[in-house]
Amino acid sequence: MRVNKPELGAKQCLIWDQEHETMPRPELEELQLERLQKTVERCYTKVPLYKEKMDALGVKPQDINSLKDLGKLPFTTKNDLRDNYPFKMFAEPLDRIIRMHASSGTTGKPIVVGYTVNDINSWSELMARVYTAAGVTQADIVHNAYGYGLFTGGLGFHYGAERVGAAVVPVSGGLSKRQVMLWQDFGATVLMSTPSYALVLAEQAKEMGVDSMRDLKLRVGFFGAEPWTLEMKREIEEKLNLEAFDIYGLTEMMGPGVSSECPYHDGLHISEDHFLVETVDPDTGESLPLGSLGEMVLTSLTKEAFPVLRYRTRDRTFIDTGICSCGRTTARMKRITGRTDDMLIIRGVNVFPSQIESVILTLKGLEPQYVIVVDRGASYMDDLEVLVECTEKFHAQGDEALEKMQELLGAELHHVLGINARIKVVAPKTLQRSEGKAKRVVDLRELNH
Ligand code: DLL
Repeated sequence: MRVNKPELGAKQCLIWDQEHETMPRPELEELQLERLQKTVERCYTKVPLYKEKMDALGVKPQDINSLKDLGKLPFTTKNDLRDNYPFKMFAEPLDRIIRMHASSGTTGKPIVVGYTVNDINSWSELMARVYTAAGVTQADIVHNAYGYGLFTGGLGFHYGAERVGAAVVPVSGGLSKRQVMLWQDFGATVLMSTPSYALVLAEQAKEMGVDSMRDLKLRVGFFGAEPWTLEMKREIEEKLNLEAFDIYGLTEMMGPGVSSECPYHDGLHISEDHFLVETVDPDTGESLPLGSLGEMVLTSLTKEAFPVLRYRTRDRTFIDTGICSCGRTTARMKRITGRTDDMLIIRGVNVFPSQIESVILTLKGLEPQYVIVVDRGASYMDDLEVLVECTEKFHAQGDEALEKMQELLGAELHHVLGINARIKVVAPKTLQRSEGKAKRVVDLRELNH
């Protein structure tokens, strides 16, 4: 049995892998260096792109003698992975690959990743850390509404749940009515889904007259795969009567489980024995001191089939290396505020969708269902429109109340963003719902001009 149950700090904190999650930093860094050296060697000798990139920089595997040497290594970008579609980034022959996943790739070819037996085993272990950190054990029934298939969410959560011995209900996304029925009938205690789909399910439950306090046993939820604000977290917790944990990951690095929250909810613990983290300036690629807001860059330390050096995640966050009250020694990344490529530049002003979501959710009467539309008007000026649903109760108050709300939201957004936005408060349940990642932004500027 590898579950340790130390009572550390005021909250009860369970830790799955005591040895690695609470390792003193000097020991952790020693382990990281040893694993980094192996990874660099593997990349250089087995993946032609890395040999090419490292040769171009004049760096050899033996030049990596300390963690500080990480900066000598080349970055890897999404385009590098796309250009090597489907298997050219694999560091193992296909007969050692036992699973493949792929990123959704809205344009062009997806990114395909492979896993060996050991990779699937490490991933399951990392997901077991995630569950255990939130107090989930073999006594739980976990309802997995993440999509099963090429997306890493479904199977990643599934294998982790089996590893801790919980009973998995592998529902996948969609058929929301049935999902709510199963919550009730099976008595699920844990929910996994995208935050936006959790809200769709909450809405469905309400429609069916299901009261989360009275009729459901949900206690913990794991949400991630898309940015979500603290306001959204509160909304989900209230509507589903559970404690929401943020979980982060990406296909290129493995899938969900790169980092996740503990009961202190003060950042997401990165499994640093498997991933090396850096922060860089998104424009120049220059290394920033840990603790500064920037683009997170990750290097895999244990992956066999798909090792990745200095991957430019495009995710914006900062890293806290202070010790957490839960007893883990691993660094924590702060909640992701958006991707560097999600940032909209509207009339020269940088706008992150998360800023708009935060404002919407502070206004009583509005629902966390919204779409941001950016277009270029007749005068070639950028035009920002925000469509947002109101609650049934608010809608019943009539047109005058709706107009007042539009004005109020417009003024609040102007205050936060410094630009004007056209607001349309629309009737409940009129905007499109998603079963996976929500599409919140429609940018028509390139399309129309
Ligand atoms: O979304 C893996 C995953 C599945 C994570 C389930 C968590 C839960 P991709 O489809 O490759 O993989 O998308 C990765 O999603 O670079 C972030 O931009 C975003 N993302 C993932 N988790 C979070 C999060 C999965 N907790 C991309 N907060 C990443 C904000 C997140 N954004």
